[in-house]
Amino acid sequence: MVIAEGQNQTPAYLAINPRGRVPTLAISDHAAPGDEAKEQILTELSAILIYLAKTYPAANLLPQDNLPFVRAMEWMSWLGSTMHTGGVRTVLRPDRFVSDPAAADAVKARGMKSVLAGYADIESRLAGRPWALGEHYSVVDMCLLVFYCWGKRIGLTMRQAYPNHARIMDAARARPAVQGAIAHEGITIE
Ligand SMILES: N[C@@H](CCC(=O)N[C@@H](CS)C(=O)NCC(=O)O)C(=O)O
Repeated sequence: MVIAEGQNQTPAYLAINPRGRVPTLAISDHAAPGDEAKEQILTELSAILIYLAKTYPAANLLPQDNLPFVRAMEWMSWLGSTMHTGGVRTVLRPDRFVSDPAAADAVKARGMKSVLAGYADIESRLAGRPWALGEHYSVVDMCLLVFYCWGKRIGLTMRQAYPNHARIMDAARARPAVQGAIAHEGITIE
């Protein structure tokens, strides 16, 4: 899926996800207990990651216990709202916030302030932790890998400025499944 080429706005993709956003996951599941399994479309990154973690519990991608699980939700909610929609997206897509092109630079500049505060917040929360939630890799670390890439895309010197974030990104990308996803997408992460 290449968003820059408008592949998320093709009639074929909009027929799958009318919101025209990425990611989208087609699942074969039961609408209700006892129903026959049928294909459904799932959107929203957090929902997709929770679905995958709960569908494949042996992978241990989300904690089961109450408070650790809620901590994971706290991370993902903040990353998806404050950091993505209210942060990185204002810098990458200011045209989605103001229709006047002359105002776009002001949106970007203010957005960048929030983004820098957000990356500093992430950095301090990762200090002294092998992974975002503690001892175990989780879907939160997957999200942090994406935010590392976005930080680089908006011109931040991620490795130098945010060493804890870089350490967790390095550990995440060393995992075979992550390597497979990176190779599949043809992404380079430095
Ligand atoms: N809240 C959604 C946001 C999805 C989203 O905006 N994805 C971006 C890519 S990171 C996108 O589809 N952009 C295309 C566009 O805005 O046209 C989620 O968490 O999945």
